[in-house]
Amino acid sequence: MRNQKFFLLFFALLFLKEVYAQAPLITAVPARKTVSLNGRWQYIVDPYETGFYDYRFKERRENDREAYWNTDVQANKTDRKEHGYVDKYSLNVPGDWNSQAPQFLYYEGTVWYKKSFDYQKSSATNRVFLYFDAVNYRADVYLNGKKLGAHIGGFTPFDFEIPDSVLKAKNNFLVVKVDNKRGAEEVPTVNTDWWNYGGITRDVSLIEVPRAFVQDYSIHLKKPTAGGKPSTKNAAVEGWVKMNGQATGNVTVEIPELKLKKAFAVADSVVRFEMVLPSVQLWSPENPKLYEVIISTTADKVEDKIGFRTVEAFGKKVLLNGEPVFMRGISVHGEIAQQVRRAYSKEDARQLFSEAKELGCNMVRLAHYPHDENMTRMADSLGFLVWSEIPVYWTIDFGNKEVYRKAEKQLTEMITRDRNRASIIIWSVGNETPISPVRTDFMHNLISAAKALDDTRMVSAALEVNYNSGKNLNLIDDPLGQYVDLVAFNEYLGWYGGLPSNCRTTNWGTPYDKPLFISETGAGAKAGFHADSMTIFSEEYQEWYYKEQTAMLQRMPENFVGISPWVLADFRSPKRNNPVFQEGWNRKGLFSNEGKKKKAFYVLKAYYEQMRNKRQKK
Ligand code: GCB
Repeated sequence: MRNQKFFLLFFALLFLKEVYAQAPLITAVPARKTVSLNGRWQYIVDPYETGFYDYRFKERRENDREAYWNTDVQANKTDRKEHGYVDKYSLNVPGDWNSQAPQFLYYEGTVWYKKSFDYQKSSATNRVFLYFDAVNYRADVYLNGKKLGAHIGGFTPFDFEIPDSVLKAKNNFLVVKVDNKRGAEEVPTVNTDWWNYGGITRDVSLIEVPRAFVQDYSIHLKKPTAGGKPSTKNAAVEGWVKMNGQATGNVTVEIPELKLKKAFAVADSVVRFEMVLPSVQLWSPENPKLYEVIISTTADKVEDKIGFRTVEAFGKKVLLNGEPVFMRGISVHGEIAQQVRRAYSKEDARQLFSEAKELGCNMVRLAHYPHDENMTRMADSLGFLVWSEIPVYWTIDFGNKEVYRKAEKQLTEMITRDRNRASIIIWSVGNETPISPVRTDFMHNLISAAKALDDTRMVSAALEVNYNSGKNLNLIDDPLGQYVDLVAFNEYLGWYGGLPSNCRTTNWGTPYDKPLFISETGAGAKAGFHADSMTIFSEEYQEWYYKEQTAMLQRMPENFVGISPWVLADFRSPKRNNPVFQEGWNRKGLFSNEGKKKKAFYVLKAYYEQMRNKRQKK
């Protein structure tokens, strides 16, 4: 009996090792020399997973000629081949498959992607990694018939080191099995209010690095004492550089603009350092100053652009560089509604930020999953504060340890990718999770994990409201409030309950002595549908909703620090089936799916102008 258990455990571990066999994540990919594998990839749609399982539904062996990761070339005339990759069936990478051909619009399942490439290493001793910015949801990756590994989680990056024995100079046969089937034990789970776009949704690249290379680093202002201001003269900066491979010698950290260059001896794989910046301009939305930072060893060099600022929840306020900040935010989905597709490029990021800018925002809530790196890098350079979130959404299987592991892994990958982005001030561990002791433990553990990975920012989650707390007083008293730095909540007063006029007599509060943030509020409207303001789905109803909501905000308690209404633009959701007004779209956008501003846009814009002027006068 005991033996049996032991073997089960052994095989379970083997399986896990296989699934998650991954190289340590390389960071700052846009700051490195890479070879892009973007472009056309041939594909096979495989709803029955025939390329993966044999006719007894057993996983195929690595060398099975009928496995779709193996060659599709006939050995001779009589060789039976029942799969093949041809240009006629090809998709753009990056990009979801749903938007690329009508037959994919609602597809959820497996698609095999194949790309051929040549690759010549520039030095025989160098190492080559295959890096994916994101694949939704599960990726099984094969090169020249060998499995490199697999990854779970649709919005975070991962990489595999390619063994020298597998990489060829000519005609490498790269196959990725992408499966976006939803699952009850996944993160997110089966039920979300957004469309589950599948595919290799973000960039793919090859990264060549020396044997010992700079894998990751962190550089930030040292925290001043609680509530204090960082100084701009002789400011202390601290950080670390993580080396991969047997590094010796020094790691050099250089900020050319400040004429600063310091070398630190490599004693361990992680080199910790401190240095003093003689003078520094602090990063803020008003002055999104970035400095070129060069991290190098004799063999490797990474150049990044980094902003220096501090952020903390202090008493009733959020302090940015020691000054209270009011967040004029907007929630954003990673979607380009006009083209009914996922966002992935710099141009996409530019569009989303220019819409947010027009609204007068200084903050974006990137909901409900980590957006692509163009977004967070552009937020740094344009000066947007960012809330960045993992898809622990609604009813995750909170009692399941494996689900927790999946959530924590996504959290780790999100933080690892973006810890040097000054714009990010909040890591969010989830959205509207139903209160229970098991849920609270799960979320508390995620918060602790986030803090252990990065203690230079706030950690939060979008909570729900207790509507039974007293007459006209709605409390945010979710027990998770004890553990977050910022108490954030979603409310839809006048949409999911009552009329917007209820706002006139409603008050909000929290028993926690912490800053309070409205992470969502919104109402649906079909652009171009005009009626009186009592008519649901009219632009006038949404406009009225925003008027009442913004009037109510004037009565918020002292610890109210900002808002990110729901949502910048209409977005695709299979849950929205009103055949006249929704047709598969969540209509709470201030921009329509065609990019038209709705009336409510101007109400929020006016409120933000007023809030900005109020700040400036102070
Ligand atoms: C919410 C969710 C968001 C939904 C939104 C809605 O509370 O957080 O994902 O899309 O409400 O429109 O109902």
